[in-house]
Amino acid sequence: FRKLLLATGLAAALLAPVAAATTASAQEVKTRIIRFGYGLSESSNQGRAVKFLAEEMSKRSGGKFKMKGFGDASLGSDIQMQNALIGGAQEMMVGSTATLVGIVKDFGVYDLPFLFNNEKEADAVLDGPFGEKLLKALNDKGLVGLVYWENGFRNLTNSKRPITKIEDMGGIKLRVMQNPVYIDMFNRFGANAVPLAFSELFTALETGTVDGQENPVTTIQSSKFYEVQKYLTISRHVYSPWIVLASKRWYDGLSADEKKILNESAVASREFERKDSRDASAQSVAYLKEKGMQINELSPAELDRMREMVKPAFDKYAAEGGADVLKDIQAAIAAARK
Ligand code: TF8
Repeated sequence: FRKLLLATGLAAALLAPVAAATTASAQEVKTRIIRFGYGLSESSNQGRAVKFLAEEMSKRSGGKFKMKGFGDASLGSDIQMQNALIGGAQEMMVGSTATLVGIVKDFGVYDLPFLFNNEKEADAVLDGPFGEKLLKALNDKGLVGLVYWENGFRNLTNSKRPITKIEDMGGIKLRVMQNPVYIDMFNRFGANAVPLAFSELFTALETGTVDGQENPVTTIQSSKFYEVQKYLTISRHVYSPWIVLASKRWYDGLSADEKKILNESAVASREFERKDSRDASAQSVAYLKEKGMQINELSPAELDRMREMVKPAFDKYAAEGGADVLKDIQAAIAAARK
């Protein structure tokens, strides 16, 4: 045993100076203060996953990565935070992929309606080569896309009337994300689409600046939209991913070991977040009903009518430079369905 100790000690002593000269920085894990911004509340599925990620990073770095979450858009809206990351003023964030279209246009492909049938298909496409390729496209723009989390299938709420058919959307001022695919889609349905940052949404609903909005049931619950919205229509019109981002400027300054800690923590957070969001989502409808929302599902026939009606949105998307990415995602979805 002593011999072994001696031998390893000797080996370490011999190797150490070499390692120090060549790869010391790659091995290093420094104390890092990581400001992580997000838009939803601390008690939301987003907030819970941020907390998980902070703990994971701390564990994997021996307490050296001190990640602090800033919820409720206290560091700014999705778009403001993206810019802070690009400039290097903030280290990390999570937000909607839909708000990234100003930076990498191809992210708009996820917003096309009725693309995924279920979460399993979404996981396969997002975590597979297609999703990876879009993450990589961010590198030239000053961002590092780490993993996708689940926001979820989006549903409609409003304060005017129950929506049981497309025509019921007529004239409703509906807040949408700042993204042309959403604006196009809801204008086709006859609504009056109003693009707005999420951070302004509750007040806009409360003051009647807009009549409605669309988001997964988990968000309708955690952002208390039931306090200002009467009607919930389960439409599942888009599967919406979240994306965990790092500032490339900051990321490039990390050692190889530090990058590994970050990447592995992000993957662990993805598994946690998806399970947690799905569990929470299963409880949300009952919760919202209890809070007094009037809830209806769209009939399969009506959903078919909606699918028909938005077909030209796909053609428009393709014609405006999205033909290749649309073809690629459709192939990836077809493969996931097999
Ligand atoms: C939305 C999204 C939100 C995200 C979040 C604030 O409606 O669904 O979940 O933007 O990061 O804006």
